[in-house]
Amino acid sequence: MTTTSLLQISPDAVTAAARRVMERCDELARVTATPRAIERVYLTHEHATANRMAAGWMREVGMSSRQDAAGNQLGRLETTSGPDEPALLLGSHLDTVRNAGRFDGITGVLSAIEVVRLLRAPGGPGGPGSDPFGHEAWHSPLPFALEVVAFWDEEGTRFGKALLGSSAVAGEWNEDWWNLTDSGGTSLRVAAIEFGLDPSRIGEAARRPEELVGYLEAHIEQGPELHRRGEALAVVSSIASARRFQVTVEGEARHAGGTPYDLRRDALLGASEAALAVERICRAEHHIIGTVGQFEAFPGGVNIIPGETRFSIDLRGEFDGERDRVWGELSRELDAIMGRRGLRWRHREIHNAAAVGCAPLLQDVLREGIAGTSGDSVAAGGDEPSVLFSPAGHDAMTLASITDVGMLFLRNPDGVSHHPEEAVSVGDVGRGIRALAESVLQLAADRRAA
Ligand code: HGY
Ligand code: MN
Ligand code: MN
Repeated sequence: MTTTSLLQISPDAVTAAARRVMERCDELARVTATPRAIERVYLTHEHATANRMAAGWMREVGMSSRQDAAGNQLGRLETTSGPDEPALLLGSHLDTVRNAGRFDGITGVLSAIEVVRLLRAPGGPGGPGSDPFGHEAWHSPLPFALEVVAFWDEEGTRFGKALLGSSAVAGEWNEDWWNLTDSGGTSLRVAAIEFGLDPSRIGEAARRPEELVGYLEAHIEQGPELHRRGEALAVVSSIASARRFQVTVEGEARHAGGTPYDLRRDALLGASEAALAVERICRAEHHIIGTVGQFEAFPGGVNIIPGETRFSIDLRGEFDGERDRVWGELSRELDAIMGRRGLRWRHREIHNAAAVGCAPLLQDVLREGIAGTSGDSVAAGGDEPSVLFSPAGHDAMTLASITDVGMLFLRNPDGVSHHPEEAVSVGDVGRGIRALAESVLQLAADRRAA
């Protein structure tokens, strides 16, 4: 693996960039709807605050910044080739799950901003004496414009449907989504209007393929693989296909004391057998992962047999066909369980994203980018960086419908994510920033040579 670094920049500048990312992850962690936990969801006060902060950080490195019709925040740096050139998009998401960690998504947005800073720094491709961030008019010498995007609602925390912001950018907005409601009954349409967006203009967020050179996303790995391998960075090969369902089980609410077992139609027990079946059936597969994350029993009285239970199923796979086959098996098993118990069940699919392969060209560019970190990102004695499948979903899945996508994973010790203990080291953030900057320069060199 070549170790030529294209980015002639001091290690101190990279260390300073990594430290800035960690500090700003802490700053953003304080932008939350719940004082003792991190919760920053779509079309809220926290969304608006985080966008203002991101816009300031984008402008600080000389980008113009705008909020698009879906509430995503974008920064842009023109190229010397002139305005309106196709752009390489770097970024990730700023929204979170409930009781979140501080790095999922956020690390990728902030690292992208630092990449722009490094590319503009003296010694970056702007050459000696390049603009020291003083002048808005400074244009990148790269053969494409650079954009940083902070997507919103990658997680689907508020309305259940994930990847809303990136779906709008990919031109895949579904008008039915406006009727989705949050736990308080507020529709996506009302929330958007209250946030200051105009639902009738959502189409203006869409980007055309010819506007883009590609999309690169750095993201913490949400599993323990890099930690186990002793490596800091990995290239992502493909991103899991995911389907999410809301399941309702109907039985009969009756007196907890006076109702003998042979007369019971207990919706909670039926749903509980179903949840165990999700685990049992998925564990028997190799590339399928099923999770029941939400589970509610109604009416919820201590002395009342639950007459209704609602729960979620999050089903993922490396291949759509395998995932769909397992969904068929699960459906048949739920039919059998509910039949035995005299219960009825129904489901509503609230999310369906096909598996996505990362572009081979961008995988190569990221591999070269990791090589440019002078080899301290791969396992000792290793030659090539690892290439990992992502069982976690990402905005890159959506962008793949309009441009080439590539993803870079950063080591996450123990792989804890969607939890306050989520972690990433400042050293690995620095390696990720450097690899991403190297990848941008590698892509530029490839395009110049083409
Ligand atoms: O759920 C996921 O896979 C991602 O973290 N949104
Ligand atoms: Mn997440
Ligand atoms: Mn994420």
